[in-house]
Amino acid sequence: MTVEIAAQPGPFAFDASHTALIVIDMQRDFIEPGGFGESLGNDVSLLAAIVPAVAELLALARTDGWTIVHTRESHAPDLSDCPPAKRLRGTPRMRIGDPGPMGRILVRGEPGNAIVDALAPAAGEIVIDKPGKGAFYVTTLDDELRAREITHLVFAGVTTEVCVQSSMREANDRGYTCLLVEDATASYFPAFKQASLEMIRSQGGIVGWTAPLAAFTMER
Ligand code: TIU
Repeated sequence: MTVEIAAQPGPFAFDASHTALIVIDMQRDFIEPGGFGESLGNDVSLLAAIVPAVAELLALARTDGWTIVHTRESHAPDLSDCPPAKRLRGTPRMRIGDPGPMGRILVRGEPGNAIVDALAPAAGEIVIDKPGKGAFYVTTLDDELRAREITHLVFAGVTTEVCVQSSMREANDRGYTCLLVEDATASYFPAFKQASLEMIRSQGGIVGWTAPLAAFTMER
């Protein structure tokens, strides 16, 4: 059954059986002190604020039978999938692979690399480990979605202008119809979040649509 919600730049119509929720990188490494986000010099408290909204969106998607995907930005323990150009970037206090209070920074399987407890993946949900900012780069995500005949993607997660926007642009180029939930995404830089939302929906939805979480809950 197709439903239509109020969105920008116009109504967004989707069918639950062909829709996936893509929750980007809601990991302790970005949201809690002592992880990758803080190592880059960021105030991580800005990101924790969206956990309740993402939890509500997840609950709604589970109830309505959408496909659910969680991503984690992560690297192999030997860092073979972390190019020096990424590891050596900037002036972080700790680099990817260094030991931190939540284990090695941004390394697969470490405590800090896990998705926060409140948003833990449920059995049967897809979890994608990605070494890049975009969720499609050297991952099986496109194959997983096409196998399920998914055509529409609803995005949430962090950070808006980095991994969320990269993933949404990759998805748009692959032919998916995409929407970003405005209050279920956050940035360390509020102005960057706002600019990203405007960029995405500009020019008639050049990358996709945006809508508040309430647009989904009002529809029910
Ligand atoms: N630094 C920053 O804003 N983000 C990232 O490095 N990764 C994600 O956005 N997940």
